[in-house]
Amino acid sequence: MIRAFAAIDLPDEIRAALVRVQERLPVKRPVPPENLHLTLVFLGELPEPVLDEVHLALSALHAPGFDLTLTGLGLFGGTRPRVAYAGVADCAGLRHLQAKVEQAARGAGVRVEHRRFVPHVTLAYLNPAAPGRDRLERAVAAAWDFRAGPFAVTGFGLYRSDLGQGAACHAELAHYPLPA
Ligand code: 2AM
Repeated sequence: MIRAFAAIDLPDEIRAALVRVQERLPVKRPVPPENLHLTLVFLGELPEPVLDEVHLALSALHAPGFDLTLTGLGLFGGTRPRVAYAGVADCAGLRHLQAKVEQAARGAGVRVEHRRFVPHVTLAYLNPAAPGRDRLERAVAAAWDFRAGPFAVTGFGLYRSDLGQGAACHAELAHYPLPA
């Protein structure tokens, strides 16, 4: 079984801006720069033949490229935050692409969770039981003016994610260009 997801990779200058904002957050384990990405669809654990079907479906997908801007920081998890993230400015092109990728994954036999798509780049996974929520909330609020981009999204990838002791190891299995 292969744990897989579809995502948009980020240019180096956007990654660098995210690292700078991570440094302003009181978090123990920021997501390493090479793992920063924007998930389109989490595919879960897939048998290899299903992954092959997903690849075929994504190869046949047609959607145009677009420009994306990251903006603002936030926390998921309410009073027990689990994730600190950078937000994404609303973008019709992104919503269109995400819907297409989700449709392609379902068509390939993946049971994708029915969740509203909230585009974000995870900056840190948090321990919801850890103290220091107030400090974290203040740091997130203080970085309200965070902005990175716009940058051109010219493709997206199919990734495998191998979980280990520390940060997950992500590897791009295939890349799908999006025409300008
Ligand atoms: P995240 O960015 O919100 O943390 C690889 O693990 C990617 O898939 C991560 O970007 C993560 O989203 C997402 N992911 C992992 N587990 C998930 C789950 N159970 N449901 C939805 N997305 C998940």
